[in-house]
Amino acid sequence: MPSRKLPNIIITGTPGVGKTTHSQLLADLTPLEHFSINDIVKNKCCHTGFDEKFKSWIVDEDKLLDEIEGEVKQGGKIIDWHACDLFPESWIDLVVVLRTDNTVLFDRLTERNYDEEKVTENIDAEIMQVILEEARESYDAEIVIELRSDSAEDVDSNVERIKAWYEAWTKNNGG
Ligand code: DAT
Repeated sequence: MPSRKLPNIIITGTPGVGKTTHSQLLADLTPLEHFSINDIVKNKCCHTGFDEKFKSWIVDEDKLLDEIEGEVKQGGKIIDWHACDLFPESWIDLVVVLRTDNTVLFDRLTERNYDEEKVTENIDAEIMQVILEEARESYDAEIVIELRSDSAEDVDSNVERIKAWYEAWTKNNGG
């Protein structure tokens, strides 16, 4: 059993599925903290440069893990990132993989002004369920849940469900 008093939850999925939206709402409704890996990579320079083609930072995973280890081990983090296999299993209590219908995701990514190649790359990744597979390979099946994120109603019901899980976890872990 982990020594942390609050659980760590990963909210993951292809860009545009709603990780930030879910994480912020969950942080508003619980004592958990939204832990945006994107912001940490950028602000703490946990990268080896910027990939102009894909308009994203090239993450230095060792530096990132060193940077966040102390804070994550304290517990209570909602880890918001489009990958999940880099975090040690012992740090994590729940992995939420958000999934979105391809046409809905296409519209969201186009609205973000992603170029065609980046949109196609991400839609392909969603179709191939790359991140769901990554989560299933990296963590126990019982801590990985897949949730739909097509509509605003989905966001509300997903966040309620994760909140209920959080309340049960804290009760079972002496909270
Ligand atoms: P991510 O953090 O996974 O990249 P986001 O939370 O920034 O995604 O959401 C991308 C956009 O889509 C943003 O404008 C909010 C919207 N959105 C996300 N999830 C949604 C949902 N389930 N229903 C409707 N809109 C959603």
